[in-house]
Amino acid sequence: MEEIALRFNRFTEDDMQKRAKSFRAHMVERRTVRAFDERPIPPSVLDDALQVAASAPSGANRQPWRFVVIEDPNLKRRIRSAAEKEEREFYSTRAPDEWLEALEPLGTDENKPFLTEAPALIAIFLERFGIDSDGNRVKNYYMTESVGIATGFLISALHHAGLATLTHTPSPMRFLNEILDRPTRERPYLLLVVGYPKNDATVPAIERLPIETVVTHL
Ligand code: IYR
Repeated sequence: MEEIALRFNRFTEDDMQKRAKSFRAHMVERRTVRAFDERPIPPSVLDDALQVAASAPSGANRQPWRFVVIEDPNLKRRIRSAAEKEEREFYSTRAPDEWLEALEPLGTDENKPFLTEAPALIAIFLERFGIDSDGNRVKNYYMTESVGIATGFLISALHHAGLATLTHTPSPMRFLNEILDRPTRERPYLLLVVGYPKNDATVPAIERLPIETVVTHL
């Protein structure tokens, strides 16, 4: 193993407290948005956010994430139409009543106008295994955890830059492999919708659990 010196920013405790408070104040304001404006995104903002996502930690540093940025209106239309087809099935027959009841407070349905209205979609794929230079399979590790962490980085970076996101998971979403021409060893993980909220956008009146419920100190 070859090693290099660690670069690590150290802050005073006072600065740490300020930074933590200001990051908290900004992050807890993030809400999932379902009504997007067509206004385009400055391209460098997407690039920077993707660089943040691609810097995430991963099992054995395999980096089993692949991001496909879709801004082409034609591709967006095809994705919307394939997603709505699956969603119609989901809402009318596939989803058990219990699931539909759980979604009730979110007000979601089979219509996904945001897939064509938002300026960018980022299809996130999970690479199930790699291929080395001899064409042999290379095992990846902790893929779901790794891609989940990278996705969290991406959502945070986009929010930090002033963009809204929607974590959309049409199910099943294999159609993304076909439309985006990705190999079968890449499994669609999430479709992240990115843009500005519509001016009159509203969000469901739902709340996060009390912090005491989700955090235990021992
Ligand atoms: N994929 C469907 C249903 C859906 C499922 C969950 I879990 C959500 O948190 C939201 C929606 C849809 O996108 O409508």
